[in-house]
Amino acid sequence: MNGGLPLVGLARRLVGEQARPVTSADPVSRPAPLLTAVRRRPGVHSLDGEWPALIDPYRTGEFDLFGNPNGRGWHRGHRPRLAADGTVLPTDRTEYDFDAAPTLTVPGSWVGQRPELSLYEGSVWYQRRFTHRPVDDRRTIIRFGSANHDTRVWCNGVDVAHHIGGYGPFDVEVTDHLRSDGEQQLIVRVEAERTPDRVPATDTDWANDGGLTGHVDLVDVPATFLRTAWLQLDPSGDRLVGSVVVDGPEASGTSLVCRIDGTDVWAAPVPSAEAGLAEAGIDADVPDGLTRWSADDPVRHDVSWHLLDDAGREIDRLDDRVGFRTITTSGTRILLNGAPIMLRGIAIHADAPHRDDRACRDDDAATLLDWAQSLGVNFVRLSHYQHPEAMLEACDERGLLAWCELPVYWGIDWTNPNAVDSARSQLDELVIRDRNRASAIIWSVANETLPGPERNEFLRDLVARARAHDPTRLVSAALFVLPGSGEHETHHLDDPIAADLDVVGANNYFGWYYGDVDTTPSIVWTQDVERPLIMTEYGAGALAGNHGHDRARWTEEFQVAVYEAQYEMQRAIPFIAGTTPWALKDFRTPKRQLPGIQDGWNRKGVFGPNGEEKLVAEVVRRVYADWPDPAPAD
Ligand code: GCB
Repeated sequence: MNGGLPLVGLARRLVGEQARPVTSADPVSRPAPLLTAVRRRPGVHSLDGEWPALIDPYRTGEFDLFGNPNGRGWHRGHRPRLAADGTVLPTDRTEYDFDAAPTLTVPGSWVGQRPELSLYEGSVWYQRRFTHRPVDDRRTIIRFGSANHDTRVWCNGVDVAHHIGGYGPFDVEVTDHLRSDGEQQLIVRVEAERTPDRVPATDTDWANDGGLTGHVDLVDVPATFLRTAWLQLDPSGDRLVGSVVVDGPEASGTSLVCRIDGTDVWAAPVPSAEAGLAEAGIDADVPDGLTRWSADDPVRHDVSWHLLDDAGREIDRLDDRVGFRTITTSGTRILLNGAPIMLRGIAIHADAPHRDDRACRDDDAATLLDWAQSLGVNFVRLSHYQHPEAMLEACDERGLLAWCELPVYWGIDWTNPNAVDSARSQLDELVIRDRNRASAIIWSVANETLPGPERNEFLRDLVARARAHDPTRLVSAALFVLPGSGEHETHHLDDPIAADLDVVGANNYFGWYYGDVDTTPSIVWTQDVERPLIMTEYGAGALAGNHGHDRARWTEEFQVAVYEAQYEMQRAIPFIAGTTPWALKDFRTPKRQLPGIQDGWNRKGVFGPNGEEKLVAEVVRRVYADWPDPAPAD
């Protein structure tokens, strides 16, 4: 083809025929079920670091002139044509070279790493060479913490995985494709377009951070191994429930033992396997004296799951540190370990402190949570997508409760099969990865979606799926509060999806997008179905350091006035059970372009981009110090 442009190809180009879009035609092959507790496994080796990377806005590495897969594609690596004496032939037409490419840091979004990538949403090709000598009877899995958004993986030139979804983990087995000399090469193509059939779709109010945003690990496991294992208290507090998934040829005939702090709590044979995968449920008595995890005393126990062969020899084991607590509702109350709790929270984007990146480094979680805890919170809304694993680990350690969210956000194409598939697989990733985290108390299936039969069906499917994966937690969604009929004297929650949820979230912008600061305090809230309400958003934009009249927008004083009015209104709502202002800190979003004020940032943070504290932080502190948990008999 390079010898001359065929006329038909030229004609197609002239009439503007596009390369086949990857998202709409290709099947989504998601390796299921997932590998969990990855960083606690003995055979894990990090592949993080500097990866050579080539930018490919025209997808030259993937498609030829006719939109067909490019047989000469970049995944094959750099293979120059050599003369008989070994010298590279000057006529070689290869137009890429990973060995000469600049690098990108993994984990990390590409957006902050090179100026030309700051708003880039196309394809980037990464290469990673590593040494790993395959061993008989062992299997090798590559695990990606997250990659935004459409990712293809080649191992030594073989196409091994295609994953869609920008925030959750996925893994791919490469055992059969490893070179026996131990010199291995991964090529990973990540593409971050916003398309109508994706989740989220084309419009979001946060930066579309393309790239390999999560840790990449090589995991070496036995031929038959434990893929997932979890254990939690069921809502009654009387039973321990969970499951394991065993993967491998010897799965049938194995048995499972589960221990807490070294003492057996459950032992049972693993049911026979289907296609090499067997799932065993756990339903055990609660051992005497098991200390509960709570916000004040976030006690965690050493839990281990042991896979034994028919002679009782251990084939594999998984270890985790697990807190045990119950989370339930009663009427309009949320109960932690049976006692009503007020969720005094803050909404957080995974937007890195101090740099333009996803908050994907482990110390980013610590910085963001330090800022949050300085406000006196006991709860964080991890919006609007799955946050890195380190965030949930840190919440467990600190005794913070967490709302975990799917990016089913604004204008989703409800009947598009790609959107349905993607939402489901992202839900699997959200729930299955963190079922051992005591801090995770709520799975939220959506943010601000308009009611209608197709939306309702889409969300109900996700609610049922979340409950099937995990019957121990609450399910919610953050619902729209749209401007009402003028005076806003009452606000009635009437979204029909509320009846399907355990807890209702409501995003209200009285005092900012609609309504008036002065009339906000007197708005009366009512609801169709009796549910605990979390006020999942409210706020106002303020540029840190911009001071002025308390009715002048974008000043810190106006932001204070909106919060004061909101808290007056919210504290009078009899069914309120939680509150999370929007948002912890200013965050990057190409949507916000008011020059001199926004410049690519949403300014509704309680803190500025680098932790600059705005006046409103003191309001939150004062209000939270004086907003007790409801009385038990309430
Ligand atoms: C919302 C969205 C959130 C936005 C926020 C805003 O309702 O849920 O993603 O960033 O409003 O600042 O407008």
